[in-house]
This record gives sequence, C-alpha cells and structure tokens, in this order.
Amino acid sequence: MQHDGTRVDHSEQSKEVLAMTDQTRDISTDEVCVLIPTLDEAATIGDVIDGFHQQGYTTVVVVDGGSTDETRSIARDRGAEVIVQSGDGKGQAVREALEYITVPYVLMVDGDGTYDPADADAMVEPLSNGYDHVIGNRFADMDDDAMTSLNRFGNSLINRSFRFIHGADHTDILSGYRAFTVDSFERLSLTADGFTIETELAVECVKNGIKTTVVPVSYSARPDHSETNLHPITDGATIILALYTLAKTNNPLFYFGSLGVAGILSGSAIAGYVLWQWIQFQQGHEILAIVSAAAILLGVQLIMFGVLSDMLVTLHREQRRRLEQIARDRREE
Ligand SMILES: Nc1nc2c(ncn2[C@@H]2O[C@H](COP(=O)(O)OP(=O)(O)OP(=O)(O)O)[C@@H](O)[C@H]2O)c(=O)[nH]1
Ligand SMILES: [Mg+2]
Repeated sequence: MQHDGTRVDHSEQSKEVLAMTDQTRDISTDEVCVLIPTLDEAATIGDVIDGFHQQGYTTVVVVDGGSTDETRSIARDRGAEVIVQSGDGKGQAVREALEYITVPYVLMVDGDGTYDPADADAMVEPLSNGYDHVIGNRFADMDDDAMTSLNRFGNSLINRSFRFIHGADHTDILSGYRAFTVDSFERLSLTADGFTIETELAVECVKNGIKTTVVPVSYSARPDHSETNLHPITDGATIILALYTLAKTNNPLFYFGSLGVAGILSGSAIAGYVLWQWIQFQQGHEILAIVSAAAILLGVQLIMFGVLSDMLVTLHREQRRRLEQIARDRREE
C-alpha cells in the first residue's frame, strides 16, 4: 500500500482511530514499543507519553541523552521506561535503545510534541501488510508555522538529492515518525550518531531492499517554551554530506562517477587555459599541461572504477536476494 502523501482529513481519520480496538487491529498494541529519544524535552514529553497511552500503546521507552531538565522524571512518572544513553546524539540513542526492545515492532517518534499520537495506528498498519519500514510524511498535513522557510527549502533539497542519488522516492526522509520491524532494523548497518540517523535509515532501507512505505501524518510547531536541538545550516550540510558518502556502497557509480566527472572537467579547464596561452601568446605551461592530463586520466579511471563497483553491488544484491529467497523457502518448509 503506497500512500500518495496528499492532505488527509484528520477529523475523519481521528474518528476512525478512536473506533479502533485491539480486535480490529492486525498488530496488537502490546507488540509495539513506542520509542522516544529525548534531550531536554520536559515541556512536552509528558503529553507525548499520555497521548500514546490514550491510543492504547502502553509500552513506551524513552531514551534520554542526558537532559538537564525534568525530562527523565516526568517520563518515569507517566509510566515510561527510561534509559540513559551511553554515548551522544539521537542516532546512538536509537541504536542503543533497540538492544532493550523485546517486542517485534517499534514506533519511533520525537519527544517534542510535533507529531500526533492519533496517527500511530496509521503508522503501524502497513507493518501488517508486508512492509518493514514506514515513514510518516509531515508535508501531508503541516501547520504553517511548523517549519521555517529555510528548513522547508533544506528538506526539499535533501529529498530531491536522495531521489537522484539513491533512486527511491520516500517523500520525507528526515521525518522522525517511523514504524519498523525489529527484524528489518537489525539488517541495517547503522553508524550515524546524530541527526543523520533518519538519512541513514532511508539509504539503508534502499540498500537492503527493505519494503518501505510512506503514510501521511500531521506535523505541528514545537510549543513556544520548547527549544530545538537542530542547527539548520550545520546539520543540513552534514546530512547532504551523509547522502553523498552513503552512495559509496549504495550507488558507487554516482559516488566515483561524480568525482571522475569533476576530475575531467577541472582537467579540461586547465587544458583549455594552457591551449589559449599557447595560441594567444605562444607561452608554454608544461607543468599545468601535465596536471591537466593527470586530472583527466584520474577522472576517466574513477568513472571506470565506478562502473566496476556498480557491477559488484548489482551482483551482490542479486546474490543476497537469492539467499534470502532460499532462507524464506526453508522457513516455510
Ligand atoms: N537521546 C537523545 N535524543 C536526542 C538527542 N538530540 C535530539 N534528541 C531528540 O530527538 C528528537 C528530535 O530532535 P529535534 O530537536 O526535535 O529535531 P528536529 O525534529 O529535526 O528539529 P525541530 O524542527 O527543532 O523539532 C527530539 O525528541 C529530541 O529531544 C540526543 O543527543 N540524544
Ligand atoms: Mg522535532
């Protein structure tokens, strides 16, 4: 079920959600752990936990990054299990928290009150229909003041780059609202510590052939008294760099090919200059000519290396698909 990401009528949707009981749900709420990474979210964490409890999701784990406010005590008072992460950053927190989770499904959400617990059932539902990873699309129903124009521009640039480099359209790869199976999460090789965790999740899902879908969710502004942990320029630049470096194993033709093209273009520019100097002023620039030839040669080699790596990745994917098929067949026997 691929949702189209268009705006939905949430009053209608909430009525449906309220009407849902564990008998009508394909996945029982007991099988889902709501995972909330937090850093100084005392202003909102209580309401977020209460919201999920009201929806029937009673297993809530808060993984805290050493908040200096009341976040942990409020979370404990509201009945959540609180873990303090051993390292730094949202990415490390999520990876560590997964080691404590014993149920098969995870619903991950920010602790800043920007996502709506009423969307929880819609997020979890695709997991019962064969999907392993679900991304909540914030742009489907976003409050006008929920994102600055700089953040909107950055998100659009990042989503376009993801589509171009990694060849999949996940609409809103930086969304913090995710539902996934623990099994599929364990198949991903995640190393990101900070805010690149969402980017890494999206790329690793493509790389590992994890069945991913997008569902529309609502997204509101952070309440006035709550502080962002995000630095739009530095975190945005880190995310774009992560998209590029993650192409090394997911789309090596792009990774090495773009370096190769840069080498050829700069070599050609130097060659053009050398040629112009020689024609116009009869001045030879031997050193520059050597540099230009080296840059062009290196560029061509990098493109060839990209083509070979691309072949290796394609073969590796094919082989893994077959092995997974064999493993599935064995399980069914
Ligand atoms: N455990 C842990 N959680 C973190 C850390 N940094 C941020 N978080 C939490 O991760 C979630 C997402 O962070 P936000 O600051 O909301 O990032 P964002 O949603 O991209 O930015 P905003 O637009 O400001 O909401 C929030 O619940 C944060 O409290 C960290 O270092 N450790
Ligand atoms: Mg947030």
